[in-house]
Amino acid sequence: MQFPATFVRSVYAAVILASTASALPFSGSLKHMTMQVRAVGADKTVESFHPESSFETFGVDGIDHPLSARAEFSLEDAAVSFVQSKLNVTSDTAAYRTGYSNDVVQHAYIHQQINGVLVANAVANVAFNKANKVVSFGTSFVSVPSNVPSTTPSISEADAISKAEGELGGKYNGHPTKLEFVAKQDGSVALTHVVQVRDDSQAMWYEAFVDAHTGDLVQLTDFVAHASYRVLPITKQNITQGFETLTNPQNTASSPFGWHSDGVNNSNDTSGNNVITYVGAPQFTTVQSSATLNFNYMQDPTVNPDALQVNIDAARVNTFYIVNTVHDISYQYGFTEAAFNFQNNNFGLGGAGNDRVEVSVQDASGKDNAFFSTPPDGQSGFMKMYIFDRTVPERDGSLENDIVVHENTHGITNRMTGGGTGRCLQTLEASGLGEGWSDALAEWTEWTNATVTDWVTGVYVLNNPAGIRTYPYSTNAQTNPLRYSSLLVLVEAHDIGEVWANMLHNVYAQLVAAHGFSATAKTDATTTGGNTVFLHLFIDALALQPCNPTFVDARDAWIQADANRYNGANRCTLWRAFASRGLGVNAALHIDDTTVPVGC
Ligand SMILES: *[C@@H]1O[C@H](CO)[C@@H](O)[C@H](O)[C@H]1NC(C)=O
Ligand SMILES: *[C@@H]1O[C@H](CO)[C@@H](O)[C@H](O)[C@H]1NC(C)=O
Ligand SMILES: *[C@@H]1O[C@H](CO)[C@@H](O)[C@H](O)[C@H]1NC(C)=O
Ligand SMILES: *[C@@H]1O[C@H](CO)[C@@H](O)[C@H](O)[C@H]1NC(C)=O
Ligand SMILES: *[C@@H]1O[C@H](CO)[C@@H](O)[C@H](O)[C@H]1NC(C)=O
Ligand SMILES: [Ca+2]
Ligand SMILES: [Zn+2]
Repeated sequence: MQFPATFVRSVYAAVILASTASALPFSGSLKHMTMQVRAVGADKTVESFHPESSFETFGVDGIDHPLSARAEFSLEDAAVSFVQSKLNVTSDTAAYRTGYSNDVVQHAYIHQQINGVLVANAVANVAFNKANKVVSFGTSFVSVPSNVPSTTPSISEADAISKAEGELGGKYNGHPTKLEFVAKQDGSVALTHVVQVRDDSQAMWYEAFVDAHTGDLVQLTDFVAHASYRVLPITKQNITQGFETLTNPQNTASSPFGWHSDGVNNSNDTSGNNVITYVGAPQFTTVQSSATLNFNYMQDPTVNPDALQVNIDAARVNTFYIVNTVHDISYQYGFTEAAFNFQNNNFGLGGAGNDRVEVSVQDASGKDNAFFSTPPDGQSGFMKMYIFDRTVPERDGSLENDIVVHENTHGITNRMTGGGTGRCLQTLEASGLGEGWSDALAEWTEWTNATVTDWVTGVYVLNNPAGIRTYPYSTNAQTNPLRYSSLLVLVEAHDIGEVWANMLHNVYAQLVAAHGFSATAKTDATTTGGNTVFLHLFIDALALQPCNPTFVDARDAWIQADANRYNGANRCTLWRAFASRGLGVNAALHIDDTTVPVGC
């Protein structure tokens, strides 16, 4: 769509005003980075505020923290003291929440606290390399207002629950409520009851922050990543590309007891330690077709997906296979128990368990879509897969692998950004990045060799070669003209996601051009192909970037991830790829820049 030049100019003007005066209310681009407006009910909206995150990275060597001279390194002490010194706050203001180490980095996630109560949307994250030097620092801490409300609520938990249910039109799910502060856009803080409200029939799962003194609904976390598929007329039908019978696809380096055991209990159906797939309710899984653990159901494409038992089984078996495979791949690259992944039994390796992914296939609540909800670590991720009714016979989203991977990836990005809370991809820009990562990982899983062609998602379900996005992902800027500055006019998460996914497509192409392709990258993260490098940086960067990252933060996190893991070997390759789409060194506030660092 073409926008008149005057529109673009007025957005520029708003940006300049907002950035020089940091004037409120925000408008134009800054709003992407800090606000999310959600319609709830018929005629009400809730504006949620996410204080702007700042993000600094410190290269291959990193920098000291105040306790560097100590002989013993404590992640918690070092991280808290670093935050205190950077932000000039006392230790009771910066509270360690969680942390973990992987093979190259130690991550710490910190909450701001006021009078002993944590501030839900004011967080920080510090990463240390193995030499215990600080390599990155993200923060959305806020200044403490002069008048902080009493930490004793004046309205009850029960009243807050009924307020949240009434405003949102769902039911409290029984998850224990908490008292937390919320930093508001006007600089004040509100003491809130934090209440989870859920209604699966509407694909709704919110964390509602109800002011414990006024009863107002002041903030929402939306755990659901909404996928929306553009509907295009269908002129042809295509039969699915052909099933294969795979023997032992599980990677026991990721799932030590296989896909049907948690080490104690064994199953013979589409349930296991990482995922359960079912139709209607969790007891309706697919049971093995023959002992032992054969799931051999011949899908019949000539009838609707739900018209034959064998087609229902094929959907449950395929999603079980895909979600387990994504678990096993992402595990090798760092989405582990300690990094807040989805498993029932964590085998004592950290993180919170009892949160395998639940997949409702052929979900009866809708058509032509799919959803993934990511509550915090310790509560199951929830995926809903729908049937698409744009063809005759209808087609099953569960059989288009890139849609399943896309949804599953929402769980990875929402868990790894900000340390497992599910709260850190909530701004419009950050949720757009979320959509982009989901397409990019779906794309990654489909490559089989070093040839990088244009890539399209959603072809099968719509039976349309153009798929469900605006442009193919492409290294050709004529084929896909999206650039960083496209965010000046894009206002929907999937549209913004296309910009990021296309940048990552270009990053991928350049890394594969530089390092070739490793055919075993899906099971072996120690391989050296460009596809391996790409997925390492993809996963590593998620944990480094700040809460509610911008495109600029997300890019910086990739560059720092490369410094941490590869000593910066790919720094110029990454800069060139990002800069080629406007996200160069001086890119800011959605204004393109194609500069790369000196020497690149
Ligand atoms: C740090 O905070 C203290 C107390 O709020 C203040 O007196 C001091 O000036 C601050 N220092 C800096 C460098 O901002
Ligand atoms: C096995 O099943 C029991 C009973 O349902 C359950 O309490 C337990 O968590 C399961 N898994 C493990 C690893 O013990
Ligand atoms: C699957 O396991 C259940 C419980 O152990 C058992 O009752 C059932 O017969 C098994 N089904 C098949 C098809 O093997
Ligand atoms: C390489 O992968 C593409 C799809 O990305 C496929 O069309 C082509 O046949 C593959 N080439 C070889 C030699 O396997
Ligand atoms: C359908 O199949 C035909 C022949 O295999 C192919 O040329 C066409 O691109 C396919 N269309 C879609 C939408 O997959
Ligand atoms: Ca977990
Ligand atoms: Zn999505």
